[in-house]
Amino acid sequence: MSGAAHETIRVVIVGAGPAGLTLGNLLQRSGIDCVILELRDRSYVERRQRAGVLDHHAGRIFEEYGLAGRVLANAPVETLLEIRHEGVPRFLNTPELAGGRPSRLVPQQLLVQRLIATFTEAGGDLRFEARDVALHDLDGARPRVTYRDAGGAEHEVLCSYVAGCDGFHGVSRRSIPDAALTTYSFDHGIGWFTVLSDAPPPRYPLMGVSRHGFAAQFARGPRASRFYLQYRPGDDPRFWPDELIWQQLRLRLGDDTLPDASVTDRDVVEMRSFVVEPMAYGRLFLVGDAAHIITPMGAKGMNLALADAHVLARALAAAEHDGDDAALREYSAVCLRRTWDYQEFSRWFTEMVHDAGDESMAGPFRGRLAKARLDRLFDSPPAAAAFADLMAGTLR
Ligand code: RFL
Repeated sequence: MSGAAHETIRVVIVGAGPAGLTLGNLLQRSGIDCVILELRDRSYVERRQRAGVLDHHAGRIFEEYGLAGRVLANAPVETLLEIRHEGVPRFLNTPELAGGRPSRLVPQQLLVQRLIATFTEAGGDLRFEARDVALHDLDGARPRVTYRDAGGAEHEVLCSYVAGCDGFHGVSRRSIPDAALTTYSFDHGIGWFTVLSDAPPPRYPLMGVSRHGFAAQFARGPRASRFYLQYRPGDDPRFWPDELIWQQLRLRLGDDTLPDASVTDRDVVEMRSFVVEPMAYGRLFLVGDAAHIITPMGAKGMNLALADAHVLARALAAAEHDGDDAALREYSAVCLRRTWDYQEFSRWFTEMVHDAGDESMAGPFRGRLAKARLDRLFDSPPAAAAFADLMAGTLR
């Protein structure tokens, strides 16, 4: 790259989503020099609405690094989870069942805004609109990362480690030779239609298991809700008129009083799982959605990204401060253990709330099994505690 600006920075983080921003903040607090390179501009990144639940384990990460006061400020704690079966409500006190470990309601865009603010106010180096990021010499001692800035100028950064935090569609995973990765993917065979609306949030996170199909309503801040509606593969619900959306939500949630509110965004969510093994190649470490995609059921996608970032931040600190790279060598195995645990949880949960409602997809036998699973959750304290433990986030 002749004419490029050259510099040397210990860790290059690709991507400023929850994974990259968390890692950047944790490294900054650990005194490790890093830069974050983000493809998009700041306002795009700060407005991207997705997840809404920060599990208890993720909250503990920010506490450990002295970031909780800022990152979790005024975040409501989770209290009950409501699951209605054909309109009949039942409640689980998941924080209590998990031994007093509440999750918090933090919309992803708010988390991202706060992490950007804490990182940059403390002097962190975050570069937006970094185009054509390319990773080189990952299997050597001195990787290089090249990119073009918004003005078109070329840059080259020499580093010791690269953290690939650039999501499912990013460049990091694609920089690893195919032969070095094993890919696992699974299509859950159902579709989810998601609608953002200025409908008032429900009192508690709400799921409706119904013969008309699954639906859910979650708070997205004090004045907005995200709804999910199961649809049949082959349908295209993006063109459903608003009246149909509200009619279906009332039926499935068993709530005649749900008002027609305005729909501010609509999208389909692929109910797909994906994992690559290993989550590292040479001096590149894949973090968050770059390495794994999980269905929104169980709310683990963002939390897995934060958990990976935590494992990597600790491992990099041990390598940089103590010259001990054992934890870096274990990074992939440690993260994959949690990833598969949560994939199993998400699949278990998905089957339960879909098959116990509309039996026409899974058949009556699996429908009865799913109903038994749902009943056990409310009738058996040990079963409820195991569920709550996963909702809070496991420490394994
Ligand atoms: P992200 O958030 O995708 O961030 C990746 C960042 O990398 C940038 N990037 C690049 N930068 C430089 N060069 C490149 N070549 C680049 N390519 C990409 C991108 O612009 C972006 O800024 O990945 P990260 O950080 O791993 O975080 C993962 C989470 O965002 C994701 O797991 C969750 O949003 C998933 N998810 C949910 N997770 C939950 O825990 N609970 C939920 O309720 C939940 N709901 C959802 C969701 C995801 C959704 N969508 C749209 C995928 C609901 C939806 C609708």
